[in-house]
Parts: sequence; structure tokens; C-alpha cells
Amino acid sequence: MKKKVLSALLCVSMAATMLVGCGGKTDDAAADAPAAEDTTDAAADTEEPAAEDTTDAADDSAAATDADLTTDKTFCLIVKSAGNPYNQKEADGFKEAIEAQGGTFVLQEPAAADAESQITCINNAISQGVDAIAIAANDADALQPALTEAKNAGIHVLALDSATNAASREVFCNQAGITQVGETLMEAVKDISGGEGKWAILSAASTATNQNAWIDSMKSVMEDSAYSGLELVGVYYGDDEYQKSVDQTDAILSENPDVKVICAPTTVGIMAAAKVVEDKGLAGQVKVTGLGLPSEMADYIGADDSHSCPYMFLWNPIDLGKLAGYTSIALVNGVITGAEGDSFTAPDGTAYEVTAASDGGTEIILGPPYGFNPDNIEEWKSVY
Ligand code: RAM
Repeated sequence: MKKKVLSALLCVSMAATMLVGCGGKTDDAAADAPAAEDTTDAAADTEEPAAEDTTDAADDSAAATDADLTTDKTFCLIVKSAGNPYNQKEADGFKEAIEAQGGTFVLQEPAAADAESQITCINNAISQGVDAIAIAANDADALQPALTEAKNAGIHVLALDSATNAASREVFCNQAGITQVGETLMEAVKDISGGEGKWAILSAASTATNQNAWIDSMKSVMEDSAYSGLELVGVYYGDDEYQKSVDQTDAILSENPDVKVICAPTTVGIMAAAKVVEDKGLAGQVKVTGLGLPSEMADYIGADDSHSCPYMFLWNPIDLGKLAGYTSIALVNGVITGAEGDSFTAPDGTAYEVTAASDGGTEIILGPPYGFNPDNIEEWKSVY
């Protein structure tokens, strides 16, 4: 297993190098991140897709000017739940974008990562008379009546991070392609396990659109015979709450003593799982991977048997928040309607294009996920 992990580290390191270099969408700190020198070679050596869309959109970016995204309106962000550092970073980016363009930022933080708490927030935003609501949905369908009410009140509605159903939004700001995330995570599970044995998923809320889409994507990747040696023992839900995620990790370990890999496509879950595995002295037998914040995971990432996480992935949540902020203004200003083929240019010069999403609605993709490993985690842990 060790050898496999090492070879994966090299691959992921190269992929991360290239992704760091794919430019335009990282904030200044991210752009300063290490290892960008190897960009050309790494790009040639990896098959990482998805960057082309951005280039095409940039080439086509015709009419948009800075003035198109200037605003004096009010923009509400509804995150998945309070108390999750990932959501705070998303909110930081959204706020920065809105305020830089002259708008007013309003944050609504649901008490729990569920639909009911978000419906209360939507109703509050309607009463406040905001001009747009950007929401990271805890449930694709359950928010539809409240969001339809918002729409009928003349409020623009978009999703970010975790989609509402297509009928409830004008567009979805998606952090990365669903298939790409599914393939990346499944490849990591295969690599870290050596291609055989038991693995488990530790997810967030059972209704979370983004986690469920990634899990479905992983399951379809796993149908390929290359993954036939792997047995998924179950999907556990920690609801993006730290203690619940700890408890669910305990359950995974006690119900499956021979589990080899826990894959957590949630920043809350991966940190809880990584800590539990190390605290129990199991990091030599059980490895953790998934989607994590470098700032929270730095202590757990390492190639040896005292560290539980050999490598993991994420995108820049601050940039995702910024993208949603700019997209909100573009919708309110009528620069875009959210229809496939629409495009706008952000104030930093990055062009974004609206494309078809797999649920029948539309989306704007931020970019590919980055890989974090022992070689680059030190530089990234202070970025987000
Ligand atoms: C958690 C949330 C969020 C997801 C990240 C990876 O913080 O569930 O929606 O995008 O993890």
C-alpha cells in the first residue's frame, strides 16, 4: 500500500502543480502558491480536463465591461449552515465581490444543514426585500416553494456549491464538474487501497445535492471492472456537524474493522475522520481522503503511517463565493439571464460561461479541483 500511496502522491503533486498554474481564478495568495514552475511539464503529463472551457469563454468575452457589474442593490447569501469554516470562506468571497462593486451584502446562516432552516432564511430574505438570493442548497427540491415565492417577489435566485433543482434557480455556480469530482475521488480510493478491499463514504447531510451527486458519480465510476476489487461498505452521514461526523467515523470503524479507506466528500467529515483514525492509532491501516480545507487538514496529511490522510482535494471556496457574487450582480443587472451560452467578465478579467448542467438546468463551473499532499500542504494551509 505504501508504494501505491507514494506513486499517487507524485501524480497528485503534478496535477496540483498544473491546476495551480491554470490561472485567472485563484486569489492573489493562491496564485503565489508553490510549485507553479513545473506547470508545463505537469500539464503535459496529466489528463486533467476542464480548463479549456475557461479559455474559450475568455476568448469569447465580448461586450462585458466593469460598469456591467457595478451595483447599489442588496445581495443575500444563504450558506448550508452556521459554524462551518468552509461556508465562512465562501461568504468572505461573496461579500468581497458584492462590496467591491458597490452592493450591500446580507448573510443568512441556517442553524442546521437542513431544508427547514434554509426555508426560514429564504423567508427572512424575502421580508428584507433583497434583490438576489444565492443559496447553497441542503435539499434540491424542498426549497422550491420558498424560492418560487422569492422569484414571484422579483428576487433573482441562484445556487452555489450545492444546487437547488433546475426549476428553482436561474443558474448554479458549480465549484467543479460533478463527474470530474467523482472520478478524482474514486481514483484516489483505488490508489490508496491498492485497488482492493473495503471502503466507506462519510458524507454530509443525506439530502445534500452536491454530496449526493458526487457519490452517485463515484458509484458509476466504480462499475468499471478496474474497480471490481473494491467493496463500498456503506454511506454514513455526519450532517456537516463535527461531533456527528466523529460518531459516524466511530460507527464505520466498529462496524467494519477491516475497512481500508474512508472517503469524505465534505470538509467537516474529512477532518473528523482523519482525527478519529489518528487518535485510535489506526493511521497505518485505515486511510482517509476526500474534500478538505488545507487549513484544517494540514496536521493530518502525510505519507507515513502516523498520518491518516495521504492526499485530498478541494477548490478555493473564497473564489467560489466571489464567482457567486459576480454572477448575482450579472443576473440583477441583466448582463446574463442564466441561459446556456450567456457569459460575463468578472472585474479581474476572468470570463465565465453559462453551460448546460446534468440536471436540465444551467451552471457556471469555477474550475477543476486542486490536489493537496505532503509536498504542497504547508504553503496552502494559510490560503484557505
Ligand atoms: C462541506 C460542505 C460543502 C462542500 C464541502 C466540500 O464544507 O458540505 O457543501 O462543498 O464540504
